[in-house]
Amino acid sequence: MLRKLLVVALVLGMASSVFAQGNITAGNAWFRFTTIPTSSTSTTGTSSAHFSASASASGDQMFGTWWWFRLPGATRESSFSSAAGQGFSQTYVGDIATLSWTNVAGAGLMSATLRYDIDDMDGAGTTMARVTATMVVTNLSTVAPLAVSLFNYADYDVLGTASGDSAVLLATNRMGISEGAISTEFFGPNANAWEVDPWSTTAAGAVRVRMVDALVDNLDNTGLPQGPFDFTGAYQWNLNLAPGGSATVYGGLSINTSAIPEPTTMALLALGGLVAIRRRR
Ligand SMILES: [Ca+2]
Ligand SMILES: [Ca+2]
Ligand SMILES: [Ca+2]
Repeated sequence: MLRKLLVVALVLGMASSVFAQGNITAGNAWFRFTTIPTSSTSTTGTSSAHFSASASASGDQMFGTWWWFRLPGATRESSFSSAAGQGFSQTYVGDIATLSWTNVAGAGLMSATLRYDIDDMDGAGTTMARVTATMVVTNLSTVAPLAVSLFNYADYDVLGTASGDSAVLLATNRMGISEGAISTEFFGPNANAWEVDPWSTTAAGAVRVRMVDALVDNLDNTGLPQGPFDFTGAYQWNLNLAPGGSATVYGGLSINTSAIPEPTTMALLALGGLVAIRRRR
């Protein structure tokens, strides 16, 4: 019941702020961050997004998706956030969202740029859409390496309902989540680990809890296949950044089509990462 009330509140929020920040569109494909976390310990990233192939909240398949990180010596995972003191900025223009942090968590260790690119995969059709997230993190030190873990979390609610979803591992780091005529995907290429659990705010070990609690967690490659249930899942990348170096990771989301970007897109995205490295140096 609490969750239903939250959904109603989000829908009301959309109705009153149709042109607010946070939408990207391409044809009938539509993705929206309703809100992003305002602090590193916020839980709002878990209920932050909507994703539809039919141009609006109608046909919404997603409850939330967001990114967390763990820096050396940290005692928990932290949310990327809009908190002050990080040089944070965000733009949403056409089919591209760009969020950037010149100093993640004000720790003086890492900068980050997160880009979301949406594609309409079926022209006038209203059933297929794809979003590719590209996260580039850069070591701010020119003398010391930096070990950082990144986490990308997704909470699909296929058919717009929390219940009834079934999930399988389609291939390495590529989850399929479906109900009825809708098949979605969550892709985390080159991830070191993944995990799927039923949605929960309290169950120890549930992936949603692992992102936001005050404990260090590493994903354990469990939970697939599973269903019918209320799907939540995440990927983890363990990165070792050279002094002044960058790493790029991708997160793919799709409705009724593959979440794997075209090779040309992947190449362009990789090139974008290289450009970022050159600028940094
Ligand atoms: Ca469902
Ligand atoms: Ca945790
Ligand atoms: Ca779900």
